[in-house]
Amino acid sequence: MTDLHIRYGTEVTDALRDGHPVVALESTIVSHGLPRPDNLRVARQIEQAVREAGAVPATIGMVAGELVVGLDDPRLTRLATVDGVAKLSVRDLAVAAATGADGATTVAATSAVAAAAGIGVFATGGLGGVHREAAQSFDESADLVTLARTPITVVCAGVKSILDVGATLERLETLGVGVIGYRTRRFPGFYLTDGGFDLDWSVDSPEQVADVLAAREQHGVHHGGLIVANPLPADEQLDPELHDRTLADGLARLERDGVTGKAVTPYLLAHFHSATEGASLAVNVRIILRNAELAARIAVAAAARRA
Ligand code: PSU
Ligand code: MN
Repeated sequence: MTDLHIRYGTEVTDALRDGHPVVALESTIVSHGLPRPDNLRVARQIEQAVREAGAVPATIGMVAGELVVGLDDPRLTRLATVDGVAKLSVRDLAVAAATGADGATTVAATSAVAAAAGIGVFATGGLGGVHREAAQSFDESADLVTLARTPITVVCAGVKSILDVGATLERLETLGVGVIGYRTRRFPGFYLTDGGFDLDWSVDSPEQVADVLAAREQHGVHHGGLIVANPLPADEQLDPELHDRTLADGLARLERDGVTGKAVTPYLLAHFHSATEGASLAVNVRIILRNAELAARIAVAAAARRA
């Protein structure tokens, strides 16, 4: 892990050296996914949720061209509050480093850096995926193809309903990315408990995920990603009727405003947060905190097996 040009937080260095559980966290949800000023508070809460479940949080991002695994509070604050933080996918990392940029890492970039750093578990809100109209626009998140080649377990609440959920699941199958439901056989739709599609596999405990990870090693089938899909309980989801209305309106505005490319996801998330008057924000925060806790429990179970 040390030959990469990465700054590690001290706690992260110690935990990796000692084989203690570590959970990677992304910074794009902080800088681009959640509105200010809540984003910084939530970023700290996510780290706290990981700690309370017994693991060390490693929030990943880039500050002044330096790639950091385990952002300290001043750096986390900077990414959450300054203007002009770039959204960094894998392909952007080197350019951002060479030009001294501030940047937040997406699921794709966070996965790649975490795996290179020797971190096996990562918590986020929702994965990027295939956008609606992708047949014309070719807009498919680099999260998918990156997970095809990156050995990391990603705990998420499925993909946002703003995407083409069915097409995303098909692409994950083609790319060889494992998908397991956590106590469910339905793929979650982020704000919604049920994204409308069945899953082949489900597990009931963090220990069972650790069993899967151990079997991947034993069988030599550990080169790609594994998604643990953790749905919100039905009574905590966004009201489906409010959701459908907000989504239809958001998609219409997207077209009206001509928003494309990497701006699409932040635009739609911001629309949800304002149009639902904070209801989607509360749901979003719940999702991330639940995923952080589950990821930490998985990291703890996996570390116990290795010990
Ligand atoms: N899901 C969320 N909030 C987010 C994102 C996903 O609930 O902010 C971010 C993640 O960082 C993800 C990225 O990797 O959006 C996907 O962007 P794109 O569709 O441009 O690949
Ligand atoms: Mn895209």
